[in-house]
Amino acid sequence: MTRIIRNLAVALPLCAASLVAFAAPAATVKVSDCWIRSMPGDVPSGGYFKLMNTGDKPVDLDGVSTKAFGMAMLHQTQSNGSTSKMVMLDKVTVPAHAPLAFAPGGYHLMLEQPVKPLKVGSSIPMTFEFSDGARVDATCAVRNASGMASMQGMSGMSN
Ligand SMILES: [Cu+2]
Repeated sequence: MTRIIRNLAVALPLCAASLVAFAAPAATVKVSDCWIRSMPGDVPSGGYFKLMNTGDKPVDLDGVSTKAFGMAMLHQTQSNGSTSKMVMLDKVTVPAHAPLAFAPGGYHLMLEQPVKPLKVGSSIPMTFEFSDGARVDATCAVRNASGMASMQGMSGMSN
């Protein structure tokens, strides 16, 4: 009998914890202007977007999940003078009441192993995972290598 009571005492706090986790908090970080630079062949595609933290505390972007790619990593391009390299990041902190941009030449998503070839003009759903427990869905537009939504406007390519 004492054993059962002890087990209950252990189980109850666990239940409470899972209830809290189930009730996902309202997202304090908004995601906007998400797009993916489609690269030819096996070159990984970059993902770019804007984050806006409307909350009073810093929030980390822990990662992005998507069914369209086998791998989605947080990267940063770092340049010192003439050379630049990419480093992989566990998380990127969005300061309180501040925007943060993922843009070419800086923070980006490195998207590898596309499940099917990317189609310029299509869009890909992604889920952004934050340290406050929020999961934010966003739709990311696939653009061509020069960052445009279609081939129109490229010399010799329109019409
Ligand atoms: Cu990269």
